[in-house]
Amino acid sequence: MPLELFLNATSPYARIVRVCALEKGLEDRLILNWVDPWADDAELIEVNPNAKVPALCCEDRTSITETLPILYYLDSLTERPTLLPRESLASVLHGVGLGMGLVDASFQTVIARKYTGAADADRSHLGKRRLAAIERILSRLEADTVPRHMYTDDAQLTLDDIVIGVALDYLRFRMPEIEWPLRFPALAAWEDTRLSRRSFHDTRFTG
Ligand SMILES: N[C@@H](CCC(=O)N[C@@H](CS)C(=O)NCC(=O)O)C(=O)O
Repeated sequence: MPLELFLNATSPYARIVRVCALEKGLEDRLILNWVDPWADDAELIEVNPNAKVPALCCEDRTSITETLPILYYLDSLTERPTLLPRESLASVLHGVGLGMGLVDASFQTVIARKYTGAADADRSHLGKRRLAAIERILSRLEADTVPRHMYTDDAQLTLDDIVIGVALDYLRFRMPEIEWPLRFPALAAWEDTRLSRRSFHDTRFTG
């Protein structure tokens, strides 16, 4: 059996997994199963009782849920290229943590706005904390994380590049009013090199 990924087109978490699969050269081993996680899809719930995407069915039909364990598994499937190089593991995981924090704060903002209205969601205590976190993470990335990376297009990506790259594009897609590319020029230049890669281009957000 091939690997089977449960996903939807607007999930930043699922896109991170897809970019990783493409960068690892796993395209031909992966089936994409498009589902609506908000519709209590029975097939998804069977694989993930938490009813969230992404969820992965492995070749032996073991299911793995949650983005980071799925990424860890995909990285193990082929030796090269490795997304988690041992020699720079702490630095890569530092960036992964910041990027996942940005995804979580943005996605939770989008969902809160959808279900309670933008004004109420953003004025709430949790809403203010989320928006403040987004600002702090963007500043941190601009100041000390992204400048450490190479800006060349053909560099081998590591997991931090993928998570941060998708997080920034999700912010542009769902929260354009933040205008981060205008306010954080180093990040914007870095992101341009990432978005031009096939793995990012072929997994663009739609919807
Ligand atoms: N912690 C999870 C978050 C995944 C997540 O929240 N996925 C969203 C789509 S972007 C979802 O499926 N939501 C459906 C729900 O919350 O019921 C991960 O890292 O994979």
